[in-house]
Amino acid sequence: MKLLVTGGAGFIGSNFVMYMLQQHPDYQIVNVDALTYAGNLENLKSVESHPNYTFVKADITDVQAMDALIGQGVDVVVNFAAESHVDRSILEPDVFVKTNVLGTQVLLDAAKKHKVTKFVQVSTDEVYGTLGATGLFTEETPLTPNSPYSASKAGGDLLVRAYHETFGLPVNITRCSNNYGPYQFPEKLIPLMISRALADGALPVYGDGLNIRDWLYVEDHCSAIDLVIHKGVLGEVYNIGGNNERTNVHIVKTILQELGKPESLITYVQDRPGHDRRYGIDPTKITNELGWKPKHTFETGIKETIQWYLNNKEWWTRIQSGEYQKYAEKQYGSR
Ligand code: NAD
Ligand code: TDX
Repeated sequence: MKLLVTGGAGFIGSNFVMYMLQQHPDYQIVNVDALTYAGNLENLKSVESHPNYTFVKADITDVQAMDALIGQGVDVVVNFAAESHVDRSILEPDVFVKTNVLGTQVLLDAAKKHKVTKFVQVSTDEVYGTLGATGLFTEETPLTPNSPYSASKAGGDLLVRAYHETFGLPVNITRCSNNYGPYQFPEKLIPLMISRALADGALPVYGDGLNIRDWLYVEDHCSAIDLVIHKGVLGEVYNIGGNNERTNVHIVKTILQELGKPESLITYVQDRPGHDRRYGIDPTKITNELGWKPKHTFETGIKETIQWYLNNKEWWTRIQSGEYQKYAEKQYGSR
């Protein structure tokens, strides 16, 4: 099997490339990534000389490049490539529409032309909008995205659906909850708080800190996508979540406790505009129909993640320079 993984130099994509080479060492994996600020080939050092792994630097909005790549005998496309950070989408929505909507359509066209056997769109629970105090997102929940990021992901998802309905393209869409684990870019809540706490910096918690996210260890997300590639029923959507709803302030306090740092570092700051209050995934469909089960509880996953950031300080301190520094100054005043 020849897999084209887009966005494979990012957080989840790089974990997925490594996971797939371990699970299926005979598969050919081509990783295409534009290497934006979020793309980092350092993540893939352990597999760079694997005989079945290739990297191609290209943008998913580049029609000729995607046509040429997918035309080289690709069986399955897994589309991770995206602009992924909600706060950035509030500052600069245009690039989100370009990559997440137009880029998806360019990939779909090439996948249709070259008759791939499956196109997997990696999406997010954020397309469902926000929950109140009760209930969970199912695959039937209407799409009501609230941020430019989630609206652009919903746009991509709807194109995937349309290519299935109109052209019979064999597709699956996966929608998962918040991922955490090794190689997550330190702009996202968990690595941001770990890195700032280690520097004894202020930890900026938005609003009252009581917004809820449903956390999923990245390796469990990878195993779910592996199952969807092999067993997912064409045209179906699969929600992926680990039943780990936690408030943001609980996460931050857990990190402080693990690192032996004081809660006085917590600083409540102005809320994110359009901040979704609660996400919670109902994973019944993927559990019952495909037999997926997460291996990690939040309690073990967060400990492993904190340890990884402690062991890999050089990885994230290198990132906290250059382009990221400019963004951090805009967002937080300083790093
Ligand atoms: P990330 O920001 O860490 O990585 C994105 C990768 O895509 C980077 O390597 C970047 O260089 C690449 N990329 C961006 N624009 C590109 C373009 N135009 N052409 C080619 N490559 C491009 O993101 P992530 O957290 O790993 O998320 C991966 C996917 O999973 C995204 O589609 C995201 O919407 C989805 N998702 C993420 C989470 C999460 O918690 N991180 C949760 C649900 C869904
Ligand atoms: O400094 C912060 N302070 C804070 O309180 C940051 C960066 C975040 N937060 C809050 C906002 C959210 O309620 O923490 C929560 C998590 O924030 P992010 O890490 O930015 O993630 P989120 O907005 O929930 O989106 C993530 O999960 C779904 C990914 O970035 C998306 O790509 C994915 O689709």
